Amino acid sequence: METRKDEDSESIYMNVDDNGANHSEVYENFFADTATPKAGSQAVSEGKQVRSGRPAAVCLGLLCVLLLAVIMGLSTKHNAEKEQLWNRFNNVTMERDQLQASFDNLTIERDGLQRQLSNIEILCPHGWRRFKSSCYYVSHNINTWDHGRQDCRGKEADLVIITSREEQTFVSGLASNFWIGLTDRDRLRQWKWVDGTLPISGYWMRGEPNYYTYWNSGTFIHENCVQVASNGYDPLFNWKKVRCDRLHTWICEKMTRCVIKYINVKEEKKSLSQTVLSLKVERETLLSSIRNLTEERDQLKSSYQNLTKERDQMNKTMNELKDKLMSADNVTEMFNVEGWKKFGSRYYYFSTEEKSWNKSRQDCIERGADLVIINSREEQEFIKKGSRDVWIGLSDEEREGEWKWVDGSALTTTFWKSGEPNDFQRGEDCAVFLLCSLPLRTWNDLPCTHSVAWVCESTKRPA
Ligand code: 2F8
Ligand code: CA
Repeated sequence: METRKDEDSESIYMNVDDNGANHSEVYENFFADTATPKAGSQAVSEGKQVRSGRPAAVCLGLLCVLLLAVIMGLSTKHNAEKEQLWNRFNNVTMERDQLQASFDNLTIERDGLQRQLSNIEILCPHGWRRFKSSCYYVSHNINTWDHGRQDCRGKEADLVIITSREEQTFVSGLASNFWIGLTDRDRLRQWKWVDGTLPISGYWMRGEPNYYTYWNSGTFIHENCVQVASNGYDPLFNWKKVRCDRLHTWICEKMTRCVIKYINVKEEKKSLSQTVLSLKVERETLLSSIRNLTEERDQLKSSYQNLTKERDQMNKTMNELKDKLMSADNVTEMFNVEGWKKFGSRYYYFSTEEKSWNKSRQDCIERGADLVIINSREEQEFIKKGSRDVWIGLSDEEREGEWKWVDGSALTTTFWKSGEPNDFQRGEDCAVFLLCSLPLRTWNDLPCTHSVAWVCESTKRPA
């Protein structure tokens, strides 16, 4: 105990060496009560812990570093695993999508096939029975194996060949004692179907095939043909070999015929034929309507032409009458209204100004008149008595070469100057009355924008 105390005091001494002022205090405290250290001895105890704590701290530090390294390693591993899992998840998702697409395609294909299948009918000829993909015929009479086979072949079939338990059971139920297409005539004890194939399994009666041989008139007679004796026998044990010249009914077999149902197609064809028929009727009706309309149109055309002729004739007559009336009157009356003159039953305004054709016309309209329309030689001669060149109510502005009066009427009597109208420089659409010309050859075409005097004509007396 004392030794320990000495060691301790030494170590404490060393520890407090840095602070000489406290030496005696530390020493005192130490020996005052070693069993229960007082408050002053706390520092001594702490100093001891500090000294022995350094390696622990280093260890702790190392442990921390190690722990950190482990954590980092685990984290890296975890990340790698996470990535792998993520990749696998993506692959599985892709695979699932592909499978879904394949499934969808298969569903579509299956539905298509089902539709096709519903249009296919498996047929057997009349009097034949169908089982799976074969047709079976039971003879009405009895005969030898060879006759039976011959009969089948005449029906584009052959004696029945049994290839499954189901077929054996089905065939057994069709008749009682009948030939099937099995024989060992080519080679004794080697049973073969009529198509040359060997039976996979036989449905022999108990004790069959027994290979009895008959001795008849100096020759051996064998039992080379197979008969099914189905009445009262187990359908899976009813084959019996017998002499081929025995008489039995027989069963023929041939493949079914697949026939595509034409019912829908037929119905469709029928309805299409009806549509075609009704369309034909409709077309005929339309054609006849067109014929009627064409006739009507031609009649109307001819009536129109007649009416036009009639109208032109009446116009002409009317103008002639007007001319006659004017020459009878032979009066050119002056009015108080400035610029206006009366000729026959009409009133004419002679402008003193000059304007474009359109403005001149506008002026006439404002006066309750329009540019003059010259319908007769007399009227032409009346205008010629004026004192200047004037616009008349004639133009081909709407369509080049198609001269029309301002009231929309076509030109009938004309007084064009020789060589006119010539649409000089492609810009002359309005007619002017030239005074310095032969009396019945006074009209010329000019650009409508030219400024010229004008003559208005009105049926009403100007105010
Ligand atoms: O000013 C236009 C006018 O010019 C000539 O007459 C002066 C033309 N005559 C001939 O070319 C013969 C007119 O047709 C034309 O309107
Ligand atoms: Ca001209």
